[in-house]
This record gives sequence, structure tokens and C-alpha cells, in this order.
Amino acid sequence: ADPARRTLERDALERTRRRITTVRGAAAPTGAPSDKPKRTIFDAERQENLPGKKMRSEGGQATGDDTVTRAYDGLGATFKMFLKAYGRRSIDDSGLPLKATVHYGEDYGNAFWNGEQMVFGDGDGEIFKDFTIPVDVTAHELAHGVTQYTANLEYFGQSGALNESLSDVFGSLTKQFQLGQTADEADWLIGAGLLADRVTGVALRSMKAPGTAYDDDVLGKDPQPATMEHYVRTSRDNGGVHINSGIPNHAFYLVAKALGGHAWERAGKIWYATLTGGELATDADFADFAQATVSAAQSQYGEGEEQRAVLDAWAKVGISD
Ligand code: ASN
Ligand code: ZN
Repeated sequence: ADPARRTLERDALERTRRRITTVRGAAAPTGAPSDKPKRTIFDAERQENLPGKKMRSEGGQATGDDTVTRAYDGLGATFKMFLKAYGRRSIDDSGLPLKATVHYGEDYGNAFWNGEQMVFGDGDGEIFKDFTIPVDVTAHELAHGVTQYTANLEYFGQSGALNESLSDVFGSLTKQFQLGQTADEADWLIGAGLLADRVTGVALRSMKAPGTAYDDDVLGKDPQPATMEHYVRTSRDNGGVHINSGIPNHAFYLVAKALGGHAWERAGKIWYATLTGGELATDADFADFAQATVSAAQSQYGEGEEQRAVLDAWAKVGISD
């Protein structure tokens, strides 16, 4: 080959090398959502002011407060489940920072998402222990954020019970993902380890057997129905959002059990696609949601065992479209 051509070839090679180096060395475009969480844990010091005193930021050392550590680790486990199982980057899928306040209030017996952050009480030690103990409770609260940024289901009546149920589903899936459990191995409980000594019970709720989580003088009996036959009409609890959530919770459990294996895989993907697919109205009822899960199963897996499992599960809990 003539020298001119050899020069051209050498230049082309050089350009390619430079391009590879440039691409390899390039920083991620600014604003790109990251694969790492951005966690901050605050301490309300038994007051009710939010967010409270900053205790630990992302990458920071453990503080020596187990509650702060559990909140930090629980947010990390939830972030990881949403990323690895569904490719979701945080609450808004754009890397939204995760904020949580612990030691909220005096003996405060609850945890919640306030529209911007998670909040955890210490419990009184007699009825409830520290709400950062069960990872599924932490994941439940974070999942309220995911629902807010996606289907945004109104927190009342059936749409509210679906909102609650989705938090239980992704709460339980976070625990199952962390433990590497199959649907058969999982306990399907929400809040195992949270009830203190004065309460006769195992958890806040059971997706496998709604209505059986506790039966007790202090808390009464777990009021959750598993099927429409026992649907509760009430004006309390925003129209029974934490009560009738037992019905869609049990439907998810039945799908996961029918399919077997890891519940975050096929069953979870169908529910995640339903939550994020943009087809649900903010006031969707159980029948609307059931219909949307059937379509999600079909678009992801066709008319096979997945769709049949979904149809069977809703029929068993008394919902048909
Ligand atoms: N722990 C409850 C929940 O996340 C708190 C509430 O009802 N606001 O749904
Ligand atoms: Zn909730």
C-alpha cells in the first residue's frame, strides 16, 4: 500500500483509540439517575418536628444508634429491590434522595410517608416496638412514595386500599428479596417482630391469611378480610384502607404461590407494570385494578400460565371483571 493510504489508516486507528479513551474516561452526564441511593437519616429526638437533626448522610459512618442504622439499611434494601427487580431508580425513578426521620414523637406507635419523607416512631415498648425493626414496614412507607409518583391512587375507599396493598406487596417483596426467599418460603407477614409482649399476635397483617395476624385484648382482632364476601364498609380508616387491603393483598399472594419461585419476578413484575403503566385512574377500584393486572400479565407474558394465575386469583377473592 502507498504511504498516503498507510497514514490514513494510522490516523483512523488513532481516532478510534482516542474515542475509546474519551468514552471510557467520560463522567456520567450530569443529572443522570444513579444506581446508588442518596439516603439521609434524621432524629426527631422524641419531638414531632420534621425533619429533625441530621444524623447520617449517604456513605457516612454508623452513628451508634441502632435505630438510625436500621433505617439507613432498610432504605438501602428497598432501593436495591426496586433497582434490581424492576430497574427503578428510587421513588421517582430519577434518583430522588431518600429521607427518613426516626425517634419521631413520644412512644409513637406508627410509621408513615408524609408526601416527602418517611417517618418512624419508637413505639411504647408494650404494644409496639421500634418501627424501624421490620424491613417490610420501611419498604411499605417508601412504596407509598413510589405510588405517589406513579398511579397516585387516592387514599380513600377501594383506591386507598389498593394504595395500601401496593405498599404491602412491595414491602413484603423487599423482605423476600433481601432474604432470597421463594413464595413458598416467605412468611407473607407485614411487620413481623414489631409487636411487643403485651400483644398476642405475630405481625400487623398477613397476606397469606388476612385476619389472623393478631387477636388480642389491646388491639382487638385483626380486621382484614381475604375476600369480597367479608368486605368491610366503614367510614373509619379513610374508608377501611388498612382493612380491605387484605383482599388485593391475598390476590397477590395467590398469584405468587401459583407461579412459584421468587415472587418479585413474574408476580411482582405484573403488579409493578400495573402500578407504573399509566393505565390506572387515581380512583381505580378493585375491579379496575384486577382488569389492569390481567392486561399487564398479557402484555408481558401473553395468554399463558401467568394470565391464568392472575384471573384465578381475582376470582378466588371474589373480584371478576
Ligand atoms: N403506617 C400507616 C401507613 O403507612 C400510617 C398511616 O396510616 N398513615 O399506611
Ligand atoms: Zn401504608
